[in-house]
Amino acid sequence: MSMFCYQCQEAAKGTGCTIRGTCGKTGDTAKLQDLLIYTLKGISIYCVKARAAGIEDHRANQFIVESLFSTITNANFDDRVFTEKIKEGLELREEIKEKLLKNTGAAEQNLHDAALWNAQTLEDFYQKAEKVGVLSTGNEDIRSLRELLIYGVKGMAAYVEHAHVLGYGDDRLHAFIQKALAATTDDAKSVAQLVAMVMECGKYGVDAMALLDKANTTTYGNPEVTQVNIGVRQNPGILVSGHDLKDFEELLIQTEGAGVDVYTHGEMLPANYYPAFKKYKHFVGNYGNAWWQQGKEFEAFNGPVLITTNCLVPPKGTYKDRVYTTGVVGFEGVNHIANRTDGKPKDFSAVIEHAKACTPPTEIERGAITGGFAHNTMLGLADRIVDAVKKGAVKRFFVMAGCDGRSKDRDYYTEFARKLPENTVILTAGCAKYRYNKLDLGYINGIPRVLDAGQCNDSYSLVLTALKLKEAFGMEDINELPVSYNIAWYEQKAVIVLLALLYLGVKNIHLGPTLPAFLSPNVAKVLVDSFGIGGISDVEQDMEMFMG
Ligand code: SF4
Ligand code: SF3
Repeated sequence: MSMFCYQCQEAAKGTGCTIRGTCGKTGDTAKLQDLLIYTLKGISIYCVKARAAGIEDHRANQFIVESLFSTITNANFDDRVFTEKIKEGLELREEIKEKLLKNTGAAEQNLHDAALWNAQTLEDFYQKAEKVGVLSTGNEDIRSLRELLIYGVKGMAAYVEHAHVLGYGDDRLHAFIQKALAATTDDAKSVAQLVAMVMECGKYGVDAMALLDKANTTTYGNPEVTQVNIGVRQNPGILVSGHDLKDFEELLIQTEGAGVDVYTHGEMLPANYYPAFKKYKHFVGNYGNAWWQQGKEFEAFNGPVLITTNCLVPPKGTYKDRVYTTGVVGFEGVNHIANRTDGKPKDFSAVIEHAKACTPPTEIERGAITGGFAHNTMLGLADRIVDAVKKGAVKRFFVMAGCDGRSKDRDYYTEFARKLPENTVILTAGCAKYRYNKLDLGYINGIPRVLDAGQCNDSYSLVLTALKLKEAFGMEDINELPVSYNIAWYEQKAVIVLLALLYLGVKNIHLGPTLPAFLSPNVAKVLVDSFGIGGISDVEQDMEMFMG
């Protein structure tokens, strides 16, 4: 076994990738990611103690969040990045140790190895990594809960980082992330204590999504109902993917008047819904579909592609030179746009110059898709929706948020959407939407039957919508609503979204196309018994179950 990773839905054989990731991650990269997580645990052990002594280390907070984000599926494949981060992390840990020593006057005793180990060479890193990966926790239930907690904080870290970029932060979120990481090194923590911590993770997940929602809507306005063009124009273009709206904004500003058009791909589609971006005449619309289609779609785009966050698929040689990564994303041999320094914007001039020398994108689709149904839009539609439910025009809502992925089983979601009765409405967010957002599912009382709130983090909007409906119908419990949850997951942001929903008391969520490999039978049983979590079977059977 040259690696072990089971953090995403495409874990090999439904159990874990052991030779090379289905995502393309090599054994060496997986090991360095394991060691980086271990390093973060060590820093967190110190941060927790430092915080108790009144020391808040903002550099450590930010380092932990960015590092966690870089280990999310399909974010970074560059071994040099992880090697540097491990070295920087070890130095940072020692700095916090010194600060703490100065403050308390006494050295910390009986610390876990994560807070003590040290190494400098790559060879030593690999050797160490083999001893500290996922499988180093022997008990499978403890391992399952530790990893569930780690994947939850990875997802949370991504949202905290996006909010940070827009100038929003909350030290309580960092405190929880560090407490959780440190807890995964504590052998005294029982299954019950870890389950409680996983639930607490959901609470902070809600807070992180609320913070990011505030950051996005305060900076760029509330998403509006928008017809998004999916065709192309005749200028050379730049395609932007990932979730980072600040990168997108800076690129739009820098491309103004350059004779270059800008398009969104994958999870950047919701950028089309924000008022702040609509004023740019060279912002054309969305090109293509979810992340896993990027091979053929980036090829057809002809121009440069900017990847601001996950998901990056290891690029093919035919277009690799046109790919630009930035932020936490990376891939060896791919151009990388450096971070902001001294409050100045990122410099996208290389991407823009590259675009000018390219041919315009090849048309792969025509027409438009509708979106922009985030909480503010939904609030405006609330009366019409409540009325439609009362009159029986809408019988049930289906929350079908989450991620898309390349596995064939995911055709289920297209078929499910297509076969839903006409008196049902789909509430969606995340890249899962591409499985049905181009189907002609029609309207109910002028409202489309697929309501897209935005990116995966905008699942928060779906929760606000559900809470609003609960209030409008005078219900006590969110589970009394005619809402079913048929959620598709792929990576770790979906994990924090799931934990957030559980924290809010949502029951009977169905998760597919397969349940996470990292849930041990006992941990899965806890989720089934306490929350009614279930998987999916076939469309007809599930439809009957949901509608029944
Ligand atoms: Fe496998 Fe997913 Fe881990 Fe990649 S991220 S190695 S596909 S489990
Ligand atoms: Fe998609 Fe990667 Fe999860 Fe933000 S872009 S939802 S998979």
